[in-house]
Order: sequence, then C-alpha cells, then structure tokens
Amino acid sequence: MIQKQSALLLLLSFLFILSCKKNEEEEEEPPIDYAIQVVEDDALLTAFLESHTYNYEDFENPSSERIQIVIDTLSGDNANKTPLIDLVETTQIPVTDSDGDITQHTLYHLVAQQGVRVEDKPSVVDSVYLSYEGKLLNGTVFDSRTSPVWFDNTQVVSGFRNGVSKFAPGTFSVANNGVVSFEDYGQGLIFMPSGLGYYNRQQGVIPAYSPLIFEVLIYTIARADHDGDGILSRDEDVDLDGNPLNDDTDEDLVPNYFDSDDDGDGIPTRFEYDEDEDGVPDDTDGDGIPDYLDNDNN
Ligand SMILES: [Ca+2]
Ligand SMILES: [Ca+2]
Ligand SMILES: [Ca+2]
Ligand SMILES: [Ca+2]
Repeated sequence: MIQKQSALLLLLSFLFILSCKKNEEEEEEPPIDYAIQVVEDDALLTAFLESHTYNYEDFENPSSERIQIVIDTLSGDNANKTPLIDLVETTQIPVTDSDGDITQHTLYHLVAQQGVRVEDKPSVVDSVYLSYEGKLLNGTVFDSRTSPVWFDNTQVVSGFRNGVSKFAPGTFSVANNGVVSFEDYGQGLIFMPSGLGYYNRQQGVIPAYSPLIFEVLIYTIARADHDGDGILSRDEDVDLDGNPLNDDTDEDLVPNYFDSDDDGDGIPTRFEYDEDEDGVPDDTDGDGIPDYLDNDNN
C-alpha cells in the first residue's frame, strides 16, 4: 500500500514537472505580433515573386494532359520572362488576434488555367475536390496529393480556403471502364504569409512563421450546408463580408453556418426560415430582421 502511494506521488510530481515545463515554454515564446510578422513575410514573398517565373508557355495551348507548374528563377534562359509578381493577383485577408486587433494580410494567387465552370467557384465554406502540392519558399515540399481528395474549406488554413476560392472547377466524364477523367479545371498557385498559414505552430518540416506556396488543381466542388437547416453555408454570411465563419447571431460561439438555431430562440432555423414557402425568409413582426435571425419576432 505504501509502495503504491509513493508510486502515485512520484507520478503526480512528474506530471506537475511536465505541466510546469510546458507553461514556462509557453511564457518564454509568446507569438509574434501579426502586424510585425506580416511585414517580414510580405517582404519574403515579394522578393520571391520578383525573382521567379513559371512555365506559362506550356499553358498557352490547351491540353488534356495534366501540365505541372514549374517555378524557376528569373535567370539564364528565363532572364527575359515575366516575373511572378506581374502575374499574380492579390486579396487582403483580415486576421484577428486574441485581443481582437485586426491585421490585413496580402494573399497572392496566380491562375495558370481557369476552370470552365466560372459560376461554380467554391466559397470559403464549401467542399472542394482537388489535388495539390505544398512547399516552402526554399522549394522543400511538405505535402502533396496527386490523387484528388475532398477538403472541407472550413477545416483548412485561411490562406488555403481563400486561395482555392479563386479557382473555378472543370467538367468530368466517366469512361465505360468506370475511370473518371477531369477536364478544363482550374489550376494555379497560392502564395500566403504565415499569418494565413500555420503561423507560430511548427508542422512537421514546416518551421514556425513560414510563408507557404501551394499548387492547386480544382476538379469539382460541393455546396455545403453544415448544419442541415436548408440554408447553404455560403449564404449564412449575415454581415455580407464574404466570410460566413465570423457570423454568430446568438453569440453562443457556434457560427450560424454550423448552428441549427441561429437566433437561439429554441426554434430550429429550418422551422422559421420560410414557413409560408414563398421563397422569401419570413419576417413576422416586420422589423426587417427575418424570423430565423430574430429571437423576438412577435
Ligand atoms: Ca446551413
Ligand atoms: Ca460574415
Ligand atoms: Ca450561434
Ligand atoms: Ca431560431
């Protein structure tokens, strides 16, 4: 019995040491302020984009074969080619820190080939069927999928979901032998600062604070309705800022796209959205706030 007790004490003190150590480490290295890191990352990204190009000639003649994007330095045979910096488009993406301060981050993307279904670009909360390769600015490949996979855009880093939303999917056909082939799909590059990636979290071979490059091929997409309330997740963007991840009407920390009762009045959204089935959200008290977002609608 005494032995058991001392073993337990030993274990407890060991766990205590472990937890102390963890706390000390966390206190030693608070995350760098986004506003500081974003300047450094953007300098690295623009230097890379100014000094590199890619094989855009290969994309001038449409081909049914998959063409791999090859990024190369702007020197030697490439010296007179157009640098990436003149080929990319930019988007400002806000990142909010734990104090509520917002820092704008520049996301760069390059469309090597746009998909034909231009009306069907995925939103940041849809599911995307894609293949990809992720690498660091030094060329180290940290992840790749040659065979397509489904990604739920809400489950990936901000730079990735905002980046893939720039690409339209293509078409597919199924051969007699059951093999599916994809054609005319969107393909290109995404360049993101670490604040839109893993930031201070080291991930395998990805060091903390790493800007990331992804080549993506967007084959098809699926519109998501995460909470099954009959409203597509992309349409649960109450403040219309293009991001349904930040809308939480009843402030219960479950965003509307994932909350089956958006206004928290106990009535599921699907039972108060459009009860008269006229295609317009119901507004019983006529205050301009539809019933499903109005916890006082009588
Ligand atoms: Ca929904
Ligand atoms: Ca929003
Ligand atoms: Ca909510
Ligand atoms: Ca409700």
